[in-house]
Amino acid sequence: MEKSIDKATLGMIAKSGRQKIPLVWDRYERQKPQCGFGEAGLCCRHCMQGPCRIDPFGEGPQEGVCGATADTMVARGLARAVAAGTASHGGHAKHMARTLLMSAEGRAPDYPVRDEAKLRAVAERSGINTGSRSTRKIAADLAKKALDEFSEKDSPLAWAATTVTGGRVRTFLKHGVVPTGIDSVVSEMMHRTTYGVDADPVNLLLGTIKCALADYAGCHMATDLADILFGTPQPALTRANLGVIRKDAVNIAVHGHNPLLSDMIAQAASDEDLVNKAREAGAPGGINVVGICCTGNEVMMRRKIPLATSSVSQETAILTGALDAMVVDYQCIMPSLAGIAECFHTKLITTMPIARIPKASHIEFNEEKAGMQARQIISEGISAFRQRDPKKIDIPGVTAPALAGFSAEAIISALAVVNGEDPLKPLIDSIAAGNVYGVCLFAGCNTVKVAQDFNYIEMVKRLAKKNVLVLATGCASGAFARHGFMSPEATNQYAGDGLKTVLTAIGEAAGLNGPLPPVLHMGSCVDNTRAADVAVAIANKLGVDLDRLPVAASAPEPVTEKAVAIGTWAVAAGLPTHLGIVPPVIGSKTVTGVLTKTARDLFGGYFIVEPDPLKAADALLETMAERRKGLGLSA
Ligand code: NFS
Ligand code: SF4
Repeated sequence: MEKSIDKATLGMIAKSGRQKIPLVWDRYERQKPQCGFGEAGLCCRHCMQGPCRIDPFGEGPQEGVCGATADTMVARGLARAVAAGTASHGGHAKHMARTLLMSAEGRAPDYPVRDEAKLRAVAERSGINTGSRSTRKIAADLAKKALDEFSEKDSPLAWAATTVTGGRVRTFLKHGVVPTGIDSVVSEMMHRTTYGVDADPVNLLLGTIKCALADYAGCHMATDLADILFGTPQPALTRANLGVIRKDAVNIAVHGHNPLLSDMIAQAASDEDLVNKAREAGAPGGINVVGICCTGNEVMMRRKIPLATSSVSQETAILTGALDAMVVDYQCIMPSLAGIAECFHTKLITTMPIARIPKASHIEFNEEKAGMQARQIISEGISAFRQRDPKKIDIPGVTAPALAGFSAEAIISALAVVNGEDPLKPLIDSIAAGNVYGVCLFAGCNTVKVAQDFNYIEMVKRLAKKNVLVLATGCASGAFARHGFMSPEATNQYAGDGLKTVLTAIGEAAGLNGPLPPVLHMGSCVDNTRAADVAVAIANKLGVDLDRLPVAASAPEPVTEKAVAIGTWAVAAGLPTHLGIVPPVIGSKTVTGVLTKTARDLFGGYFIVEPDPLKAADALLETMAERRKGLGLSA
């Protein structure tokens, strides 16, 4: 199998072969064949009478020692994956909320409220009195309200209940899946999946959906608070792929998820003293910050920081030999980076007490002195730059232009240029006329199990040709950006005639001198909620619920437990949701049946598992055709 279809990644894979530095793909080969029980979800280690396995062919044992069946094991495994994803997004959101509180109390001077309008809008939505109150008071109340969302309350999570349609809330209440605390739901999930608690697969799956809705709340909170502290993104032109790493500059990569650190580093990079220091060290180009994974998306859309690469290829940034420091916070950071950094002069710096890597240097992040720490980290990069070995430098000359930063607000204001009184109308009219056949949100990761980006690119070509507007977040947006799908030229090359007309009309009206790109970059993985916001606005405007819109979601190359959580809330939100990798659930017919069929009866959304990207695109087009018919539109 090809490892990637990205030329820059392939160049670095070849280099790793020459230098005998194993990468993620080599380690994957050494894991093969991966365990068939695990692949099917048919193993359990939840107690010390195990590990237990169930024979998927019906010959060996059909029950664990405690009597747990295949259905129980598979459902429990999925439930715990969603709980882990929810804990991750929740941890990120809680970190933002604490910092907002510190900011409001004057303890974090480097984090002023940068978007007051958003602060007021989110506060009002959350039932906080704004009026003529000061920014600080509102921010403090909002931060406390956010922190309150983590423990169990007797009311639904505000960040879930106030951000979806009324119809969704009624559906969630009806099926008993309304979460009342983000951390409490994760804790409940650990309880119900431990030895001898919940054995009913359907009950477990409903619990899983409740947990996924807490994940949605956490994601939405993380996005809202990031916008309040750092500004709501507006489209900005930057570049993507390894070629953004520069020979003539001190290169600092920010990798991980939370903008709290990466945004500080992006700001500190223009500090004059530091730039002079970099020049003195022999870098005429000064300081060049580049992004990896979702924190890369955060600074890409707010500060035009170019994106170096995405999750599965994160190691290749170091392989260029020109990365002076890689600073990481948490999530999706491969422990292998430390060993690879040792083969070069690159300084790997961990920053979070909960996310350390042996052999990396550690500068523990403290929100009270974040600006100073960002400067310290950059200084470390400058010292490392002095150790660069010119013979080891090899930067693939591959980049693509990328227009990033389509927040829901930015999309609405672009549409408002076409129709100021009723911004959504042009989009809704285009959907009705079929110029926009449907909308597909691409999310999730890159995996070793698929040639990197292959599924994304095959699917987007097919969908754009059929006039489907594509939204992207996370490493999905990285894939599209690296391959040039976030540039206006891509619209001319790939979009069908209807879509081209719409994107050109909006782009020209918004003063872009050309069409909008066929793929709109909505941000990081927590920013999937931005796409949900757009869908909710359209549904409310049309007076129908989300499960009737020609909108779908796809994670063609998913990896993480966070992706499982997001996919699960997308289903609960009523979206047909495609997965390009078979998740570890096929050991249970009951569970696969609920995920792909019963969910549809309950929520309108359901999973479509299809490894073939063209068949997957066709399956999504079919769901759109069906829903268009349901709305009385031409299919
Ligand atoms: Ni999302 Fe973003 Fe990427 Fe996957 Fe990881 S960085 S939070 S989980 S790998 S898309
Ligand atoms: Fe085996 Fe049951 Fe223990 Fe799981 S919980 S390891 S199935 S005995």
